Amino acid sequence: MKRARTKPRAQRRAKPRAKPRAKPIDLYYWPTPNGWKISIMLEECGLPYVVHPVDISKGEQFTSQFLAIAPNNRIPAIVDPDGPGGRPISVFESGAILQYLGRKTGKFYPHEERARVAVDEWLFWQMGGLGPMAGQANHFRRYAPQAIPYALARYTDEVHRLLGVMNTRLAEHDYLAGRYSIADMACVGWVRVVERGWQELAGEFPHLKRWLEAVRERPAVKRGIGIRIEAASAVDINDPKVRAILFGQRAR
Ligand SMILES: N[C@@H](CCC(=O)N[C@@H](CS)C(=O)NCC(=O)O)C(=O)O
Repeated sequence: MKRARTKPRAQRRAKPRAKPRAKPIDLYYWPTPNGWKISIMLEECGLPYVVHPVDISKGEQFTSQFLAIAPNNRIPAIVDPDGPGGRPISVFESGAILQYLGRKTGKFYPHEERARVAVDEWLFWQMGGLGPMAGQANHFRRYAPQAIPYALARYTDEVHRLLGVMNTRLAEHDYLAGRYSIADMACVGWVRVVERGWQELAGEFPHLKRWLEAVRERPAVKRGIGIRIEAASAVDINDPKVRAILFGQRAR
């Protein structure tokens, strides 16, 4: 004979255990446009993270510990202790990190294939175009020991062309891939550098200007870009020791 139940099933169930707190992601970081991409995404997703400054002016990008997770000796990189299968994973290259965090959280990187293709297009456009070209333009404008007109014109023109592409896209879309996504996070720091450095936006690129203001106003973007690293503010790019570390790198 079946025993009569003394309690309804629901009451007999063990109390649901509190969800274990997510372990923080380690962010290997320096406050630059590539570093900001990831601090912005972590802030947007509300993921806990710990910042590990990598002082690239002192050569910390070449330590064996850092190279083990970032073999290209460039920030940013992350270690997620709660990676696939619950095991840690390290990721380098900012585009790969953004996609990883987008897949992990399901945020700012849509599942639906057409929407995802649009995000990938603009993300890779940033990784292969806007970032490297703005980086070179910035280098020749600010760091070259003498003005080289050909290099200045080549990179400044190419950045100008890319801003035009972005402006045209943003004339018909609120954000690069339609909705706000990791593609916008990838671009905002570089557009900011260009605007602060040499290119006024409102006159020639009004849609881009509108986009920049909208992205910059996001609280998570403000927090991501606002991380203070005292040592970074003190870097003197004219210090020969700093220049020897950052410029003229060759295979080691
Ligand atoms: N393609 C890389 C580029 C990263 C990159 O250039 N990082 C710079 C800072 S913005 C860096 O770490 N520079 C160190 C060095 O030049 O040695 C990415 O997007 O992650």
